[in-house]
Amino acid sequence: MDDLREKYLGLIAGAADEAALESLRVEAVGKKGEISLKMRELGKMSPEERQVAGPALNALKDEVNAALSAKKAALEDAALDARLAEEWLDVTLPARPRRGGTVHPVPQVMEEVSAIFADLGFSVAEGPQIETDWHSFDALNIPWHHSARAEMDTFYMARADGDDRPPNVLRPHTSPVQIRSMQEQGAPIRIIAPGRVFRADYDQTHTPMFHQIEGLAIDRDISMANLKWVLEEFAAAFFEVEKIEVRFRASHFPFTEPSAEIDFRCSWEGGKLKLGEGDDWLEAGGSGMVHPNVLQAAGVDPEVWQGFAFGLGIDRLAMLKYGIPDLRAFFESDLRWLRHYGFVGLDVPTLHGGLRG
Ligand code: 2NM
Repeated sequence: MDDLREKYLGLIAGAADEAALESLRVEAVGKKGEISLKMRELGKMSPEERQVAGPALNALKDEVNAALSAKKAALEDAALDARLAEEWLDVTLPARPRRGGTVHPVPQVMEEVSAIFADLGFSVAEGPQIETDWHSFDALNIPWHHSARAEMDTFYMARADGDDRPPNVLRPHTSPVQIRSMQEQGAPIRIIAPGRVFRADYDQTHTPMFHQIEGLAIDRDISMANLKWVLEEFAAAFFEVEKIEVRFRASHFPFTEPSAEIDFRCSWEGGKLKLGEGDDWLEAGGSGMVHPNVLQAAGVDPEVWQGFAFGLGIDRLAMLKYGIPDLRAFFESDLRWLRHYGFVGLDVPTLHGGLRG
């Protein structure tokens, strides 16, 4: 019996895995196992022999079973440890930017611009890219016969046969967002509407889809002076310079009166753009005091409320700030271009808290 004990306890201690341990169990204490067979032989023994051998065999069986359980638990622990060592994942590791994607300059600049205007008290508004004719034109004081409708090279959606309503359009500007926001919130209101716009135009400086940011501030006593200050604050923060002079040039838009083109003072020294100094002017967008007809159409009483609106091109702002020469490359999805001009995703823009504190 001592030989059996030594044999099985030794084999159990050396078992390499749970399968080996299971065959040992069968071999020792299974139905036809060595220890079980010995127990069957008890019947052939004399009562005296049985009195000694019986309890001893039972004790041996218990001891082997206990050793089997202990070894099984140890093997399971070891297997779990091995899995944990193999399958770890360190969720605190930093991202590996070169393996991942990059943020395109357009959303990057949208974020920067939104952050600056958020600092100035504007909230971000959004609206549908497929718009009604009314929100895109009529509400903006652009009647059906107006040349601006033709000049905008608008994309029209198809209508079902027999549907006489004016077709919906791919919005040619984000102004419909301002109309919807005024209808929903009324006045006073201070919003910016960044987003995609569409015009049937394609050459060196035009793509049929591009990005705009429009701003709107309506209150009881808002003037062009407030507009000028907001644009100066924005331009200085965006281009990260101390001060940028803004120049208004008289213009005409159906939705504003008076209307003004927005220029930023700049210089082009050796082909390199510098903002805020020099004798040149950079055309940045359009602006003006919102036309009373527009306020009326959006449900805001023009006898009580007035305010400014402006529009800037996001793609152009991105080109100017980050020295990107060709607009069309923005939307070609060339991986080399995207890696070169892209931004690291976790590099959250903090321009609004940057140079200007
Ligand atoms: C521009 C230029 C001037 C403009 C006007 C409006 C609205 F909806 F309030 F009437 N939104 N945006 C506006 C005014 C846009 O972009 C060149």
